Amino acid sequence: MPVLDAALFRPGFLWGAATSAAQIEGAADTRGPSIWDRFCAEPGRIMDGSNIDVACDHVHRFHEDVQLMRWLGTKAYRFSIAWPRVQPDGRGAWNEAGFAFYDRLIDELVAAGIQPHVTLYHWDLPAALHDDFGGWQSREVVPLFAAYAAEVARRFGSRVKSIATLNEPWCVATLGYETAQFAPGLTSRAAAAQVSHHLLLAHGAAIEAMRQVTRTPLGIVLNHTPAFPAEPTEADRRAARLDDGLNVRWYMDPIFRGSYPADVIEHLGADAPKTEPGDLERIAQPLDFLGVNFYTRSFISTQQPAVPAPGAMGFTDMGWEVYPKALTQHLVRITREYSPPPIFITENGMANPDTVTGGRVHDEARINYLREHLLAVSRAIELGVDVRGYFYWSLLDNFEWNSGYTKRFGLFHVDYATQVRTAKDSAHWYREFIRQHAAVASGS
Ligand code: IFM
Repeated sequence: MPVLDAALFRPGFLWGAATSAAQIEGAADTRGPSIWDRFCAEPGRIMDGSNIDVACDHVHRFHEDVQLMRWLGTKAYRFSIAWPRVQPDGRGAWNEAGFAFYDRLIDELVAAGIQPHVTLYHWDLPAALHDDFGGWQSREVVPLFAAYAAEVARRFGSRVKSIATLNEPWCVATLGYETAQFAPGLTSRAAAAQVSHHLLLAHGAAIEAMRQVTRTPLGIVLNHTPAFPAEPTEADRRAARLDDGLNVRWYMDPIFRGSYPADVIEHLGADAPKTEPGDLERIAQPLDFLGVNFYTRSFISTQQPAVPAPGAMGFTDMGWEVYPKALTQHLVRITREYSPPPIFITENGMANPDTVTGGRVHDEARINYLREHLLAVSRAIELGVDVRGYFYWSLLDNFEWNSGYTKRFGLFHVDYATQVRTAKDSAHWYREFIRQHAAVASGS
């Protein structure tokens, strides 16, 4: 059985952890409302009826949270800026107090020797843009996003190590506008397709605008869930190919090839997005890095009832199959098909029903998940994939969108009643692995 060895990762490989603004910040009274505040207020949308008013209270506890990272030994932190915190209406006046918060956070990280990696859009659209334009359904949001991106890059570009435009546009478009699982909770396939085009266009416009004001590396973060046919039948293969088209190629093709996949356009028919001349050239901006978020695979069965995923390595508390082999295969495949820029695994992790017992959280399942996925990354590197870093999702237990606070992904357990953070066994394991890597890298 292959054994994980820190020496498999070259010196300089970046170890990090990730979060997002809406999921941890709280202090909702000091920013503009987002579509997630609205969504949480609608009965039945969030599993436990919770909201993001307080979350992990990170705005008031960021000093402590940076110290947690310092203890962990992670050299990089991926976080997002809440657009409604720095520009409450998504256009017009900037909120200087909002920028001051991120300014302090960046200072604190740099002082602790932790690289700040910023994401501009992790789903918390200013509610005013939904009220006035229908959110991402409207092309009018594209220049507003580019202006916001340029302002962040102008202020922080010289101090942060990278800026990603969007986090997981597939989730924004499909879960937000087609299946209603996420804000704003709409159910239109045509709207979702149009939204995906506007998101990609906003990404391209933001990259263009930021290149004018910063030299920091710029990229995008995509969630990839590779599709596997359940059985070797033509029907399952075709369904898996379409699933791959909707989740992977719909975003990778325009970004790296300047075109939408023809089979998905055909599948969407009249629901395919309306585009304008020059849009695809604008989307296909050269990038400095690609962020890949990987959690599981899609197991595609056309049979009734569907053939279930085998789950030989188990399922997480989200019900997601643990299947690390798909990560290696997928990284090799996208490298071969798209020749992307350097890759960072910007999210990978698992939800587990963690509890604190005697001051400890015994999350053996997460340690196994982490170990197996790091092994999968190391295999991809051996096979020639240029992976430069790994960010565990998430630093802290946090608001897991429509699951509310019922799912725990963190390396640190959060008691939401007291806001006490407790390092889980997986945090101790990750810390030791990072320490071993540093020792190998320094030759000691
Ligand atoms: O919590 C989310 C994150 O915001 C985006 N990627 C997937 C994570 C787990 O569902």
